This record gives sequence, structure tokens and C-alpha cells, in this order.
Amino acid sequence: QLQTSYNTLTKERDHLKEELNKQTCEWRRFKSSLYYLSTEKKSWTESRQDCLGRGAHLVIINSKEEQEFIHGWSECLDIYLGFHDTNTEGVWEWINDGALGQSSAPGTTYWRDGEPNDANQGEDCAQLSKQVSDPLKSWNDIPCTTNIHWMCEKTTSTL
Ligand code: MAN
Ligand code: CA
Repeated sequence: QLQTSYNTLTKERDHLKEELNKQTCEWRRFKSSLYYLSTEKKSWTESRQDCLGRGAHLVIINSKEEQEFIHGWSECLDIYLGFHDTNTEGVWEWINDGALGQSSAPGTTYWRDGEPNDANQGEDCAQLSKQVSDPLKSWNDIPCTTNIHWMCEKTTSTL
């Protein structure tokens, strides 16, 4: 009987170890932040909510180096950024998720040529789009209801 519970516990331990590893490996460090690249696809609002649930916020891009890092990592995926013009059409802003992610002045933007175009007057959320040749021209506005991948960020101050 002891042998049986020993075997069960060993199995359980290995399973938990694996789960922990998986979770840790979903995050990558760059400078003073940790980034999470989703495996699922969700709407912008659900993506934002998912990040908050992880003690993080949808990614806020503050520098050219950060843009290049995120572009390089998500190269094969379209991902949501924490950037939107849902409050006032044409006025783009970073999310403000309080202590987790401070709203900041737009700063430098990395739109694809011709974007943001608010196609069919229905595109208020920014994605970083895949397979563009210029890593400094990869943002596009899309309808916030589109299900795509997303990236969360945790900054050192909130770790
Ligand atoms: C698609 C969408 C739009 C984008 C155009 C660019 O229609 O991704 O958001 O502006 O392509 O051609
Ligand atoms: Ca667009």
C-alpha cells in the first residue's frame, strides 16, 4: 500500500513540476519586463482581461528595442497590443490598468504604411501583424472583436 501511494505521489510531483515549467517558460524576460505570448486566440477585451488575471497588462511599447523584441518573438502570429482608440476615434492611447499598466503618452508608433485606416469605420484596436519585412512598421488597427493572439507584460515595479 505504501509503495502504491509512493508511486502515485511521485507521478503527481512530476506532473506538477511539468506544469510549473510550462508556465515559467511561457514568459520571457527583456530588460526590466516579463512578457507572455498567448497560445490561445481571444478578442481584445478578453485578452486584456486575461493579462489582468496573470497579474500583468496587455503589452505597452515604450521603445524601439521593445518593438523589435516583440516583433521578433511574435513573428509568426498576429498579436494584440494594449493600444486602442475606443474612447475617441482617431485618438490612440495605451491602456490604463492602474497599478499594473500605466497609461502613457502614445510616444513613437510603429504602424504599417497606410495604417491606422479604421477600415469600414470599425477598427479600434491595434495588432502587431506577422510577416512584415520592416519590424518598425508592423502595427495595424483591426476590429476589437477579432480573435487573435496577444502579449502580456509585467514590469519590474509590479513583479
Ligand atoms: C485588412 C485588415 C485591415 C487592414 C487592411 C490593409 O483588410 O487587416 O485592418 O487595414 O487589411 O490592407
Ligand atoms: Ca487597419
